[in-house]
Parts: sequence; C-alpha cells; structure tokens
Amino acid sequence: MTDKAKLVGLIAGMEEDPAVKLSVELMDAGTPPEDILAACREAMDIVGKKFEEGEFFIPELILAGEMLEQIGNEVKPRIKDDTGPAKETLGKVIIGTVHGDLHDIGKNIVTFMLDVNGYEVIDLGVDVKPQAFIDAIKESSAPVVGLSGFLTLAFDSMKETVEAITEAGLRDDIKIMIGGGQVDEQIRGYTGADSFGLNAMKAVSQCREWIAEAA
Ligand code: B12
Repeated sequence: MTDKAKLVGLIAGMEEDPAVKLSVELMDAGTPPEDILAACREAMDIVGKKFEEGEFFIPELILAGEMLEQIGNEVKPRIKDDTGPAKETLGKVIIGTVHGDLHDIGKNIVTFMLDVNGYEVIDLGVDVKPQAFIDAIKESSAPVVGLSGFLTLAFDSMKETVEAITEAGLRDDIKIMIGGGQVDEQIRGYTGADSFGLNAMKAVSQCREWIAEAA
C-alpha cells in the first residue's frame, strides 16, 4: 500500500490521531504538502459516499471536518515555508461560502493558498448573503469574487449571488469563480459565473490570469 493510500484509509477510517501523525511524518520525509491535501480530498469523497449509503452519520462528518482542520493546520505552515512571505499584494479577492451552506474547509484552503501566493483575501465566512458580497465589492473594489459551496442548494445561492451582483450594476467590473465539491462546467453555466475550479491551485492560477489581464 502506498503512503498516500494509507493516509486516505486512516482519514476515511476516522483514525484521527494516526492520520494527523502520518501526515506530519510524510511531510517531514519530503512529501509535498499539496499531496497531503489531495489525500484529504480523496478521503472526504469516501466519507461522503459512506454518509450517502447510511454507514456514516453526522458525527462522522463532524469528525472528518475536525481531522481536516487539524491536518490543514500542519500543512499550512509548510506551504508558507516553501513560498516565503508575499512581497506585495498582487490584488484583492473576495471569497465566501454562499447563503445556506456552512461548508468552509475547502474555502479556507483556497483562502490560504491565495494568501500565500500574494493576494489580499477578504474572507466573508460562511452562509454569506448576496448583499454581503455586493457590499464587499463596493467597499474593496476587488476585481475577483470566489463563491464556494458544497451543497446542491448552493448552486441556486451562487446563481442568486451572480444575479444580485449583476443587478447592482457591478458585474462588468468583476470576474466570478465558483468552487466546491461538485461544481463543473454545467454548474458554472447555470450560475452565470466566469469559471469554476476543482481545487485551490486552480483558484490561484485563475486569479493570476484575470488580474494580469486587468493590469
Ligand atoms: C466535512 C463535511 C461536513 C461538515 C463541514 C465542516 C466544515 N467546517 O466545512 C459538517 C458536519 C458541518 C457538514 C454538514 C452538512 N453536510 Co456535509 N460534508 C462534509 C464532507 C464529508 C466533506 C466536505 C469537505 O470539506 N471536503 C474537503 C474539501 C477540502 O474539499 P472542497 O470543499 O471540495 O474544497 C476544494 C475544492 O472544492 C476547491 N474549492 C472549494 N471552494 C472553492 C471556491 C473557489 C472559488 C474555487 C475556485 C475552488 C474552491 O478547492 C478546495 C481545496 O482544494 C462532504 C462529503 C464529500 N464528498 O466531500 C459532506 C457533504 C458535502 N455534506 C452533505 C450534507 C448533506 C450535509 C448536511 C446537510 C447534513 C445534515 N443532514 O445536516 C449538513 C449541511 C449544513 C449546511 N447548511 O451547510 C452532502 C451534500 C449533498 C448535496 N449534494 O447537497 C455531502 C456531499 C455528503 C454526502 N455525500 O451526502 N458536512
């Protein structure tokens, strides 16, 4: 069994302490922190499936969330060490988990990756109503907004948010990216966003492209 498969097994098996310990050991031995995040994602898919199949319940989802947070806390400083402190702000990005959705583990990883890559991130938190995005856009003049969401109902909240931004007359000056477990090109089209990203690095590369274009 590969180390990654072992880690995926520990997380999906709810073995909190061994999972955190192995993550640290692997990174200390040279495994890239991004690979640890990929293993977390894989494990979360297994957890999600077990939840759907009735094998896991809410306590397991909560424990999985806690485990990811703990592993994330170990991953973050190591990514930061690799990259070094950002020299100057490359641009502002507003991010939030949309109205009705409380999932924020993925959003926090995106926020962190944007931050270490030099962007000033305005994180509005979870269950963010469209008006809060509008207020933040007006206040900050950020050129990019990221909408995160994991629930199916988040797709409607994303759509409403994009529509509200359009109605407020701000759409022409803003690029909108969406992300979260199940987004794809079809969902992007449905919501009216400009792009979607399957992981935090896509969020960074997308901002690089957009903010360089705008400059
Ligand atoms: C942990 C978890 C929880 C935790 C959340 C803790 C937290 N602080 O976030 C808790 C226990 C609170 C929870 C609650 C619920 N959950 Co839940 N949860 C999960 C679980 C297991 C993992 C989600 C996760 O964090 N994944 C790991 C992260 C790292 O991945 P990620 O979010 O995709 O993020 C990456 C990318 O998507 C991307 N990304 C993310 N955001 C953005 C934004 C942008 C702009 C870009 C470019 C990229 C990007 O980058 C990230 C990093 O690379 C999933 C199952 C699964 N398949 O993943 C279910 C799951 C999402 N939950 C589900 C459900 C049903 C619920 C509840 C309704 C349960 C209930 N009956 O109460 C509640 C809903 C509460 C609410 N209103 O939001 C369902 C959703 C079904 C659906 N289609 O709607 C899932 C899929 C489980 C399942 N298979 O049934 N949950």
